[in-house]
Amino acid sequence: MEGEVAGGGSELKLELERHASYLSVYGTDKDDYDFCKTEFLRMSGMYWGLTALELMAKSSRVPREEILEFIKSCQDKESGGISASVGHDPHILYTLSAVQILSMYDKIDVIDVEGVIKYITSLQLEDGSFMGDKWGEVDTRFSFCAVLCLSLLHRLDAINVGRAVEFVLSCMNFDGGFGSRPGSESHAGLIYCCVGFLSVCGRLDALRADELGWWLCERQLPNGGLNGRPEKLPDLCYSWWVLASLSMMNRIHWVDKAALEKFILACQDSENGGFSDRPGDMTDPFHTLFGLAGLSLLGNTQIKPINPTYCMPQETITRLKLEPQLLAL
Ligand code: 3PZ
Ligand code: ZN
Repeated sequence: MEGEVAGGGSELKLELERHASYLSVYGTDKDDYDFCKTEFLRMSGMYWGLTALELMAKSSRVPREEILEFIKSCQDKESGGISASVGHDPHILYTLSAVQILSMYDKIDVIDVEGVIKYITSLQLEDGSFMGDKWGEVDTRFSFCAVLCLSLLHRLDAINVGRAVEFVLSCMNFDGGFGSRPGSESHAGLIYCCVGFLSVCGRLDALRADELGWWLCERQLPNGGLNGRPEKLPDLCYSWWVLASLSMMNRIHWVDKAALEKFILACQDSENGGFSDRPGDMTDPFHTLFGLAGLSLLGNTQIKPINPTYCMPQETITRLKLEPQLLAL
């Protein structure tokens, strides 16, 4: 490219200011086509963007009152669950995102907390598993959402934790990994959910940590990035699923940190701000959060420390006096 000095000037720099302005502008144009297309995930989108801003200590730029009003208006009075946007159906994914945002802002009481607890309890089945909503899909991701949400509310006692653990352990595979249901293939995103679930339940001892640790660090490719399964392309969000899992298992030093940091920094849009799944692709708030969160786990001190289990600032987890377990070495 013109203007780039061969062999030099390629040092990658973290563009914090550009990421903050990318995120604070994102969603201010309510008629924007790309923004409208993602209404189905709005509550989670807000969690990704707001958490990323908080990690950069730039969240004074967001209209907090407007956000609290929006979350309030997404709670379903009957079930107690929370939806992605006003008038949508409640789901455990968006219920968790709302509880994460409110916990971060120390504003949990703006919603009906008992309603949320009743909703999550209503989604647990006889075998300990969780449905995502009233339509009945079962997945280990929903077990993770349930215990994360209830632990943030200090109400894990509202479900049958023993049965929930039995179900998740029944999804463990021969390679030490986890899938979405008993017998389904291991996948780094689901491994993160199951390791996080066990961390909250204080049962990391049930992992086959050496085998699983190996499987996870074998996800790293020659360009430093990580994939989610063998034979797949690297993707920035897998830096988070894999790194956070290894961090809960006290094995983060099993990856090549310098190579991964280079890959993450290469996923920045250094002009407009934001991160994408791979260098040169379109940015979004999801990959922007996981890029920053990954750099935080790698020890970057320009970003606040992140809790690997909750994917929230450690200061919030400390304030709430939560103690997700880490595996002893
Ligand atoms: C993305 N979802 O199903 S999604 C998500 N993906 O809601 C959000 N890496 O348009 C954004 N790919 C971007 N902003 C992507 C959340 C997916 C993950 C897709 C993706 C990520 C590569 C292709 C599943 C938590 C919650 C949900 C997921 C994972 C973890 C999409 C495609 C899918 C989705 C949203 C937009 C390409 C943002
Ligand atoms: Zn991705």
